[in-house]
Amino acid sequence: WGALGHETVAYIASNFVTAATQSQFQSILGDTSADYLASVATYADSYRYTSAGSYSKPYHFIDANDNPPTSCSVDYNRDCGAGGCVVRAINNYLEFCECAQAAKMLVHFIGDIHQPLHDENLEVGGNDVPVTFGGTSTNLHAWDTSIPQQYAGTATLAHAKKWAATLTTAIQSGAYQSSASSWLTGININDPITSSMLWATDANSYVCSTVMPNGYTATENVDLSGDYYNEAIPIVQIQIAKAGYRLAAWLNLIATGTT
Ligand code: DCM
Ligand code: DCM
Ligand code: DCM
Ligand code: ZN
Ligand code: ZN
Repeated sequence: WGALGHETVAYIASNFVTAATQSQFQSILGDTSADYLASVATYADSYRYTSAGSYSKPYHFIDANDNPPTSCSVDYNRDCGAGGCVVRAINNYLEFCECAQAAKMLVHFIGDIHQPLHDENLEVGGNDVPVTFGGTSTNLHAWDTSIPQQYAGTATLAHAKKWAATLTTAIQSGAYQSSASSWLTGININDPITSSMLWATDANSYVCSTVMPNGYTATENVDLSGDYYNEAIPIVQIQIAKAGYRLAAWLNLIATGTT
């Protein structure tokens, strides 16, 4: 996701953490404002472009070597490369969870693992599939930015907070209320690999159903802002909602010291 998606995930999580989790992470992050999670949600994207942080570039995704749209799957041993991947990163930043750096990274990576193309190897997660968006040349990885922004506005904290409020209401009393508890099925702080593989597999399934239902060549040079957008935006919304809800649950489990 781009900044809008990551910040929205963080605000949703802020709405579902316990008071004890909130004060613990506000203390770790040295920020007692309501924006304590949203303000660090894009830190990992800045860090990966520094020379000290270049090792973390593969931590943003897992390159599923599946065969969409015929067959979608993620296999940790097959797909998590020697340089690491988002599933291993979620595992490792739990082990080092006393530091602010780890908290920042977790807020970001639990967002990215919910972006379907971050759970797909094909065409470098869609980066090599040329498309247009409203007439402007881009690539299929515009799932990060252009699709969310057409719905919720430019990447500002204010737009993220507003979108998060809408999705929080949907989780509490709206379209997602009946399924939200099932989003936490299998979550186990003592087994982060298995937990985050469930999230990766869930997100990856949308590569077959929605991202490229007729294969990636059928999406080449399509303008994503019209009919494609109408199919994609409900999936973007539910994936952002799941990411925020699962991030809150994960931070609550860390804060209660279950590890
Ligand atoms: N990005 C950045 N710095 C750059 C280039 C890109 O912060 N020099 C951002 C733009 C996208 C984001 O990275 O919003 C995409 O990364 P991810 O999906 O891993 O968060
Ligand atoms: N880290 C990681 N996986 C690695 C190396 C480091 O998840 N292969 C994380 C753990 C720490 C952070 O990066 O939270 C900095 O670690 P260090 O200073 O030990 O490199
Ligand atoms: N990306 C991905 N899968 C890959 C490589 C990159 O999901 N195999 C993501 C990370 C960024 C975006 O694509 O969100 C652009 O990556 P980069 O800035 O490394 O070109
Ligand atoms: Zn991306
Ligand atoms: Zn990222």
